[in-house]
Amino acid sequence: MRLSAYFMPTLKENPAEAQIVSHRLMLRSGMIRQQAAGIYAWLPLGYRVLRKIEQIVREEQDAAGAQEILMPTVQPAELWQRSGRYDDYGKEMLRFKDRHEREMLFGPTAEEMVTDICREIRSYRDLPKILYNIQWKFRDEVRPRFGVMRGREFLMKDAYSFDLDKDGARRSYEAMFRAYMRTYARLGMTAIPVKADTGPIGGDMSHEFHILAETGESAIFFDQELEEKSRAGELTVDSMNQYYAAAEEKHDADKCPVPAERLRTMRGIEVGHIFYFGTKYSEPMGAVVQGPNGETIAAEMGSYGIGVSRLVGAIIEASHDERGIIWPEAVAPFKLGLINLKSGDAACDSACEDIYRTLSEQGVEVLYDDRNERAGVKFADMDLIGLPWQLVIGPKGLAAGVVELKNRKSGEKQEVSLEAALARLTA
Ligand code: 5CA
Repeated sequence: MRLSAYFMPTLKENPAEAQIVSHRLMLRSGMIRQQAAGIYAWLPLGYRVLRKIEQIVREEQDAAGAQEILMPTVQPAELWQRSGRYDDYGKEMLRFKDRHEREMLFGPTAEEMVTDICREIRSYRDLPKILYNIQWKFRDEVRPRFGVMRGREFLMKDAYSFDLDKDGARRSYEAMFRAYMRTYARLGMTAIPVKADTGPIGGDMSHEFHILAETGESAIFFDQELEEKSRAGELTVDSMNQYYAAAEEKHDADKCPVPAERLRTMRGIEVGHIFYFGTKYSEPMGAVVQGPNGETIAAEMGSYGIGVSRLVGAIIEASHDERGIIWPEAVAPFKLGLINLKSGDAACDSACEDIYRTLSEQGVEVLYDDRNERAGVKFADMDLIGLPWQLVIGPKGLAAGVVELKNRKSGEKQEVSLEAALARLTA
């Protein structure tokens, strides 16, 4: 992509309405624009990141045996009247009527709808099943804030498991738990699982997953060894039970089993939440199958959420510096920012065009800054948008046969031959 043609409306000043760094940086780098409180349009740069996160989430759900579906955003109230949640849900639910005066709502989650769909499953032989979708949700939060971190409209991956019995449900829960650990590891993040209350979703087993960042909304206490295991992406529900992790409300310093030198206290951003809730929905809504002896069995269910749009903000909270975003390579909107220090100079232009073509042909995503701007502006914009690598092409370097390759995260700059830089970028 050529920056001269790209729609990336950056801002020089910090927007006054943004209280936290991810919100500021997303607005300043032209990733999103607010359309109403807690409702955002995703511009090209932001949408690329959102899609990359979505794709990693999707691949790990598929690998865990879940099947992707797409349910509508608009749901009939009738479904929620059947589960009994329609009245309980309160003002967070956006309700409206269609032209026939039928009560409708914009889905805040989809337990009811997916349970209704799975009434199609008739025999015990057709279980287990895990279905998921990645779809926009709406919750009319009292205080939407922090940009996409607490939006009203937000993108969620929500999966739902259907099993014949508790053992099966436990296996599905375990498969999702592992998929979550692998997903966060692939995103370049360390997520700490914490046992949680089930809240309005209901049920009797639940974990939240927190990305560590100073601006997190909840304080969590955990064994440092848990963090090490999480980073490897290898934790399971059982192995997790060996390590201590608790949210602030649950932590009791006097009863804490972790030795002081291993206890870590940090703030976390909740980027996922999973629940096992048995037959809470399947029973009232009739998601039942016929068992081997003709008996009727209500499906044992769980639901599994990942905040896909929240993750964009959470990753920035966990990975930035005073100059801007530092994207982990797996979710970066482009891998490389190609900076032409002297657009209009024949040697610089032709070298950059060559590099741009060569790398693009090899599948490297390049954002080429071909604008007629001062070098300082180009450096500042590249640091702001946080691509993992920058390749700087200037007339002096070209004359000496070298280019500058900069790593955004470490800040390390290397003067190398063009061939060496290209080899590094395509490795
Ligand atoms: N039905 C269950 C699991 S599918 C459920 O809705 N769980 S949840 O309420 O915990 O939401 C799942 C994830 O969505 C949360 O962990 C969080 O990362 C994200 N999320 C929830 N509310 C918002 C919001 N207002 N803005 C952005 N992300 C949100």
